[in-house]
Amino acid sequence: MADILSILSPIQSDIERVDALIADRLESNLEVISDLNRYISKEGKRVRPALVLLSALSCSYRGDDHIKVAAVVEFIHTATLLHDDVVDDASERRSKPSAPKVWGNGISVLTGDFLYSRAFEMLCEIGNLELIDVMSTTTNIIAEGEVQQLINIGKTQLSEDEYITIAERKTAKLFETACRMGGVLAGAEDAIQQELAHFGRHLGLAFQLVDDILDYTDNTGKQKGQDLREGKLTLPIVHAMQHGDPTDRQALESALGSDRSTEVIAICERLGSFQYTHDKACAYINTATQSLDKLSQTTYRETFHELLQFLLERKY
Ligand code: GRG
Repeated sequence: MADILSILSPIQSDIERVDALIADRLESNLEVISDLNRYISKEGKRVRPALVLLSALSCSYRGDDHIKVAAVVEFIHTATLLHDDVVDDASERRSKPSAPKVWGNGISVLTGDFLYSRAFEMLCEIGNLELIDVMSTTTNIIAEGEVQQLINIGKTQLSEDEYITIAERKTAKLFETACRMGGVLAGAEDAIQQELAHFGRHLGLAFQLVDDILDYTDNTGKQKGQDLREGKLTLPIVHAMQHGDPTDRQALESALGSDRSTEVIAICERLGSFQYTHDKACAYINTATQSLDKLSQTTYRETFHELLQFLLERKY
């Protein structure tokens, strides 16, 4: 599998500009905020900023604001991670102790707020009301998705549709918006903006399903089995609950909220629940590809294709 840096090499110089802008705009008058920001800003895959850049460039954007929008999207993403790690009491993130474990919950939430408001400040600097409109709706939806997930903790009857709605809100919406904003910046026609949004939404859904599998199977830079420990039903468990016999269901129910991921992995493997989740992620990637094929043929569209494959096959 090609690594993400080589896939993104056609936009390497823009990614470097985004990184420089991120470092610059993370600074605050309060040292603690700058320190925490520097601590968490490294090691992310930078997938969402790459989506902004590729969307804008694939619509022939000529300007500099795509760099700022890419940084804004990464700031919003980082704010959600900070808040998420507090809500979930997570001990690790990006292969390091999580910010709440190092700085405490209060500082982490408030630094997330700083990033969130800095992101909107930067959008205002661009002065395009449509970008502000799209992003403010998105942050509302992300927060709703997270609340919905929280109230469903431990709900063993969660349906697949309910689960997908949560994934659409908490994860796919930001992917959708990253792609749409590139089109908005480039002044692309409505139909193209819709295709970009459709592409991003389906890529985001696939991304979340891959994340659900990796939580049980790989090193994501977070503690393995975190979803189970939190009592969070993700698609592999929803599938296993629906297809297991009463003994399986009882074992899964009693493992929710525990560290017993080995037992859960064995049940999910026997019932084909990881395979089902992977197949569903592939289906979303195929749907995303259909939208991609409606964009003009450019190097950036090729990079998008490679990125799709990477995100499906990723191990972190
Ligand atoms: C601040 C708007 C706002 C809302 C707060 C807590 C919360 C509401 C939302 C959490 C949403 C969330 C964390 C969804 C999970 C998305 C996900 C799979 C993140 C992992 O993304 P990667 O793998 O992370 O791209 P890196 O570390 O590579 O950047």
